[in-house]
Formats: sequence, C-alpha cells, structure tokens
Amino acid sequence: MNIEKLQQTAQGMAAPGRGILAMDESTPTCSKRFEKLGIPCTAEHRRSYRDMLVTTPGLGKYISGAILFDETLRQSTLSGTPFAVHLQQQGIIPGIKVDAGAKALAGHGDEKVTEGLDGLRERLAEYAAMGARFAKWRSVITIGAGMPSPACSMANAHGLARYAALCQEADMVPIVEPEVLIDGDHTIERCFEVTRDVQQMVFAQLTEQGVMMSGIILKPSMVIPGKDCVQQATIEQVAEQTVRCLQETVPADVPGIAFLSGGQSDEEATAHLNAMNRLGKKLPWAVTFSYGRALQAAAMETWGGKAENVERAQKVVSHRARMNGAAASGEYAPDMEQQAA
Ligand code: 5MM
Repeated sequence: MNIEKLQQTAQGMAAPGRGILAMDESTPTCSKRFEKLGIPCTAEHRRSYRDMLVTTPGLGKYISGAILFDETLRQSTLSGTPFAVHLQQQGIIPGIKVDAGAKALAGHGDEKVTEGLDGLRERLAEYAAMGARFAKWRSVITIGAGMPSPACSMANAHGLARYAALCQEADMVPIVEPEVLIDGDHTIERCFEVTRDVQQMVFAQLTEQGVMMSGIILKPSMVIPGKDCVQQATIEQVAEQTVRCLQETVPADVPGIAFLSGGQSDEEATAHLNAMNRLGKKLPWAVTFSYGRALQAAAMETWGGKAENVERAQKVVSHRARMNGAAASGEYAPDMEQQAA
C-alpha cells in the first residue's frame, strides 16, 4: 500500500470548490433512464452520452473526479481517446464502480446486501492498469418497520470495509457509500438515528479491517425526512442535522465527504450542500458532492440521444457543475440559477 499515493488521490478528489461526477450507472439503470426519454439503449448511445458529459468544455474546473462503469472504462471518446485518458487530460481523476449491485439479503424481506467481493483483487488490478485511481461501492439501507435490521447494517458495513481494504492494497482510493434511502414516510429524526448508527458501524468495520482513514472518501446520504413524510424539513434543518451526524461519526483524518443526491431535485441537492458549507462551523473534512442524477438529469433530457443537441446539453452540464462547485465552497445563491438562464 502506497500511503502517499492514496492520500494524494484522496486529497485531489476532495479539492476545494470541486466535486465528483457519478456517471457509473450500470447498464440496466442507464437503460431505464434512456427508455423514459425514448433514447435507444445501445452500447453506442451509452458511449455517446458519456462522451457528451466528459467533453463538456471546462468540466475540470468544477469536477475533480468521475466514476465510470466497467463498460465506459473500456470505451473511448469520439476522437478515439480512452475515457480514462481524456479525463486525466482534463485534470479529472478517473474512478470505477466495482460493486456488483445490491441483492436480496437472505431471510430479511426487502433488505439488501451489496455483493462483489469475489475476484475483486484481480478486477482492481485490471482497472488500475486501465487508469482508474479510485473505486466506488454502494450499499443501500432502507428505513421502515423493523428496518434496518442489525443483520443488514452489519453485513453492508462489513462488505464496505472488506472492499475498502482491497482498494487500498491496490493503491486505489475507496469511495465508501452507505446510502440510507429517502423512500418512506420516516421523520428527519429517524433518518438521523439510522444514518448515525450505520455510519458508526461502517467506521468500526473500516477500523477493524485496517483501512487508513486518510485514504478514503465517504459518500453518504444527507439526513433528510422520507419523501412521503408529512413533516418536510427546511434547507437549514437538513444541513444542521447532516453535519451534526457527521461530527458524531466521521474521524477527522478522512479528507472528504462527497454526498450523493439520492432522489433530491437538482436545486435542492445544491442548496443543501451550500447550506452545510455556510453553517460557519470549522469542519475537519471537505464537504462536497458526488451526484449522479442531480448533475445529469437535465442534461440527459436536453441531449435526448441526438448529436445536434450535444452543445446545448453540455451547457446544462456545465451550469450544474458550476452551481455545485459554488455550493462546495458555500458560495451558491439561488439567483445564480436565473442569471445563467
Ligand atoms: C449513477 O448511479 C450510480 C449507479 O447506480 P446503479 O448501480 O444502481 O446502476 C449510483 O451508485 C450513484 O453513484 C449514487 O447513488 C449517487 O447517485 P445519485 O443519483 O443518488 O446522486
């Protein structure tokens, strides 16, 4: 394990005013999103779409890293440059999703455990040779009657820690993503308790497996009421509860926390991140974004699978990246959305 290399990559991913573009949708997820917009679900359409994203002029100003799916890491831009090489040339660190997805946890109803540890050491070596410098593994936790069960939280925390240890062995920074889903009618208080407990378990397992905290990035969900909860929260409440939770769980030597958007609207996700960075608290870690849907949804719609829309779609990508870059420094204001329009 090359400690210096890991720390350098992790610090680059958590660079001030920049964040991570999660463009690692698996083929089934990407197909679902394309289908809704009437875009054909072919490998070439997926390649063209990802090409549109990463060739956005000036993307590297706001994006420090991009998470790719296996298929994309093996593809090239229209001009024939492998995606990983193109990203590096833009000052964007290439990464790779390595989990094999969340599968039913035996004996636990609707709960899931993320799989993908088998053969991971060999896959990481191959991905590193193709230029990936970090990896991502997402676990999902559902809040509901009797959920999460201790078995589900523990199985996922253990999986994340085993994955993280293997990444560091391969000199790749692990993005550790325990997502507490927004689905349900739970209150913000319940989300706080579950998120805190899950994160505590994750860090206990990371410690147990000997993971070096200065060489990881945490990708958590925000502390937010369930989307069907009657009592929704203000932007400031979400920011305060989320930061309070992180202060109770995340060691100070973790360099960066990069949130997922988890089904929030683009502007909500930006506003929440901004509010956290404006709380006026001196936080030991960088607090930034690693959004998928909240960075891509509007751009994908604008693109619509047509080459003639690439330039317009790239303006949308660029705008969203700039808004989130500003939020990562606490310098976003909602009227910046209108000014750009
Ligand atoms: C981009 O979507 C990622 C991959 O999802 P699947 O494995 O289900 O295809 C996903 O892990 C994503 O990176 C995170 O959930 C963050 O994305 P959001 O949309 O929540 O910001």
